[in-house]
Amino acid sequence: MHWFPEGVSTYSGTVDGLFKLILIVTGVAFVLTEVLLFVFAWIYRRREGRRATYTHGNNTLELIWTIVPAVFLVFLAFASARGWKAIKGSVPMTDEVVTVTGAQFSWEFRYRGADGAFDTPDDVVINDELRLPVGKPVKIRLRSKDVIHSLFLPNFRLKQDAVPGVTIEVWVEPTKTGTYEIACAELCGFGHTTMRGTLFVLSAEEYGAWLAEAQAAVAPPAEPTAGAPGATETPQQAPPA
Ligand SMILES: [Cu+2]
Repeated sequence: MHWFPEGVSTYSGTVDGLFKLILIVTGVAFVLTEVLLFVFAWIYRRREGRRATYTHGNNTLELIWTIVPAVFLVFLAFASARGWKAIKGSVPMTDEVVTVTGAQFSWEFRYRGADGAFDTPDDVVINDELRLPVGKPVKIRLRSKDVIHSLFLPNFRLKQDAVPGVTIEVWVEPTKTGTYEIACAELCGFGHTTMRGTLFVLSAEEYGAWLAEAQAAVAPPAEPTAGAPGATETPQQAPPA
């Protein structure tokens, strides 16, 4: 599929294979039916001295064009089950996690800070630029601030709706470093077309260095009397007088 964006995830080949299969079968069916449509329209056009005949159709033909697509659809369901299970069935164990939040009209990418927890003041938060390491599964926690968006990473063959009120988990393992496009694939308002971003797939070293630097930039000054590792974010209570 040379006219596709380059596939750079572990499952892009699986998705492309299914796409190709469906395109070929539906393409052949489309051409065949359109050709027949015009052929029959020509053969049975109005001509002098020829009367129209009434027909109730042909049961054998109708059975054939019902059963053949039905068999193909069942075959397709089985053929795609493995890919679906691998891509959507479960998220691989990984410590590489990004929270992605869609908002009118930008993408927010959130990495954990030094405390190893999300939604804390030391999170690394970047708009419209996603950096991921190559060769490692990444878990994406997808959210939305306002309306339904759809995170579309064409080169990964990854597209998932972001729905307000739920966190949807998807995953990807990039296979090639480079710069790719991020789009919103859900018509989400007047600024929908501006909801673009850039995906950078970096080498493990580059990614590690970038994340460490970004974390250092937002990390609060180290406190000599650091709290317990399990310290929570609840507001401090005033000590009893
Ligand atoms: Cu959107």
